[in-house]
Amino acid sequence: MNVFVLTGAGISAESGLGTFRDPGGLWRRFDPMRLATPEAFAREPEEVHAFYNLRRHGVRQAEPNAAHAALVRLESGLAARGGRLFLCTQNVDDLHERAGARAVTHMHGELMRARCTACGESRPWAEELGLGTACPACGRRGGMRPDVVWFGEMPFHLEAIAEALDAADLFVAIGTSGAVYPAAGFVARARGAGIPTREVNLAPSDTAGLFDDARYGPATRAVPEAVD
Ligand code: BV8
Repeated sequence: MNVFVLTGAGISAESGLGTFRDPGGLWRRFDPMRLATPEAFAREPEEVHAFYNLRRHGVRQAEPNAAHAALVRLESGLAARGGRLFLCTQNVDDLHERAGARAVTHMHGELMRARCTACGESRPWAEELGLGTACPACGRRGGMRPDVVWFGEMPFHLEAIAEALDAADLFVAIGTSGAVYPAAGFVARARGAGIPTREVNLAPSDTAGLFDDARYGPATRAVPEAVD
């Protein structure tokens, strides 16, 4: 059985990482158009670096939770039966990996990696990222950016994602508001291909009406219940 799981910020909420659109969420406190676009980085690189360094600090303090762990069990359980879990996350944190997930597709990039705007090299980033940071590959200073996908930028791995989605026997969305495209359009693509769809979320998302069934509740309870 091939299962396609799309996760969003809600799966990391109980690890203490804020979501984006809930009360108190990141985009409620910060304007994404001023911090999560290429134009913002060109205009105020220091402010953008400070915003992402603050979020890196938060991720380092956070621990994976029971929902991340349940997906690791699902991944190994499916593999043991000759199936496959395609775990596609909109999240830029590394909690799926730290929970033990072996294959994670980060369609919006990774907060704990940096990319050089001059040579395109992407590297894990240890210390705080700043304008003076030199690219470890080409040595250029001033060109390092967070290796994430900003609004208006092309998400990563779209071809592999489409292939896995079309080959899935079940599509499950976990902890996402269904507000950001193209991720929010995956459920419609699954339905169009006759693939059963399930939503697991704290509350009905913007695309709740497109799911065949749903389980609502905090991810640390709803995901293990759905998986085990
Ligand atoms: C693209 C990475 C073209 C960086 C993010 C005008 C100009 C330019 C583009 C557009 C435009 N108008 C529309 C667009 C498209 C745009 C878009 O969709 N905008 C929206 C706002 C209308 N999309 C883009 O720009 C994308 N690129 O379109 O390029 C293209 C398109 C197709 C094919 C080729 C090219 C790029 C989008 C990526 C932007 N990057 N983040 C960073 O993190 O700083 S967006 C950000 O939103 C995160 O990635 C986040 O993951 C994502 C989605 O949010 P969610 O994860 O769903 O989080 P949210 O807070 O919204 O919801 C949380 C959910 O969890 C809630 O439902 C809540 O109920 C639930 N929850 C809370 N607690 C719990 C819980 N569930 C369970 N348990 C709990 N405890």
